[in-house]
Amino acid sequence: MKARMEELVDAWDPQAEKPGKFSTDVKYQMQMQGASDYFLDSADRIHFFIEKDAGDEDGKIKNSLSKARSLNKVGHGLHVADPVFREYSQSSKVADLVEELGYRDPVLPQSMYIFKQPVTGSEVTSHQDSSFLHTTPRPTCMGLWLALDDATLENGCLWARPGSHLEAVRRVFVRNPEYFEGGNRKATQLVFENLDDSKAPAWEWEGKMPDGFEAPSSGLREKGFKALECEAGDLVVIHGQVDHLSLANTSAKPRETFQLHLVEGPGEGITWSPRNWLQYPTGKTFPSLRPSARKRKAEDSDP
Ligand SMILES: O=C(O)CCC(=O)C(=O)O
Repeated sequence: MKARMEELVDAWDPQAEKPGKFSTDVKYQMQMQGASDYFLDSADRIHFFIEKDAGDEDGKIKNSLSKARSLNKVGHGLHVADPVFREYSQSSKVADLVEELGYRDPVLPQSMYIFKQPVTGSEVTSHQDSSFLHTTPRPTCMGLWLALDDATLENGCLWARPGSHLEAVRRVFVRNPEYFEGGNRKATQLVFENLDDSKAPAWEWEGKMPDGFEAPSSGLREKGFKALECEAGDLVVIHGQVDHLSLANTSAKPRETFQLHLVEGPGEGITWSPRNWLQYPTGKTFPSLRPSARKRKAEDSDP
C-alpha cells in the first residue's frame, strides 16, 4: 500500500489539479471543506488534500515543501478507484471480519490514506465517525483503521474514550439545504447540525482540542481517553459512536494508515442519508461486502 501510494503521489500534478486543504478543526472545516467542490467530488475518486499550513492563500503548495511532504490525506474513493487498495478493501479477509462483527449487508462508502507526516502532521480532533457517515433509522458506521507504520505516543497514535460507543450520535455533518436546495451559492456547502436528543449532551472536546493537549498524559487521560499504540499491520476497529482523536506528529517518524469506513446497507433496512456530504454519482452504488454479493462477483469474473 505504501509503494502504491508513492506511485499515486508521484503521478499527481498539484498544478493541474489544485489540492484541497484538510483539517479537522471545526471552524476550518466549515470554511474550507464547507466550500470546496474538490472535497465533495472526492467521494468515488482519488483526491489529494494537503495540510492546512502547507499551502498559500490560493491552495498552492509552499515552496519549502515537496508535494509528498505537504499531504494530509488522500481520499475518499481509493477502495473503488485504485486496484491495489480495492483488492484489500473488498477482500474476503475484510469481509469475514465484518461479518464476524455482526454486519449482514455491509457496504463501503469511504476510504482514506492518512499520512500524519513527520514533524508537520497535524492532530485529528475528537469526533464520532457516525457524525460524518450518517445512516437511518440508526447509526451503523464502523471504521477499520490499518496501521502502515508503528503508531506510538511520539508519532500521533489514536486515542479513544472507552464506553463512549454507548452514547448517542451528537451531531451530523451534512449538506446545507440553503446551498443545495435554496440555491444560495454564497452559503456554506456543509454544516454541522446538533441532533435534538436529550440523551446526547455536548461533549466538551468535540471538534476541538483540550487546553494543554500537548501533554497528553495530563489532559487526555484525565478525561478518560486511552492511547491505542499499535504496530504496523495492526487493525483497529472503531465503533461509529466512539470518541476518538489523534495528536500531532512531533517526531521524525512517519505514521501512515489506510482506513475504511463501512455501514449497513439496504438489505438490513438501513438508508444512507441523502444529506451526508459523501454521495456517489447517480446510479453508482457503494461496493458490497456481503458474502453472497462478493461470491456472485467472483463467479461473474471467472472465465
Ligand atoms: O488517523 C487518524 O489520525 C485519525 C483518523 C480518524 O479519526 C478517523 O478515521 O475517523
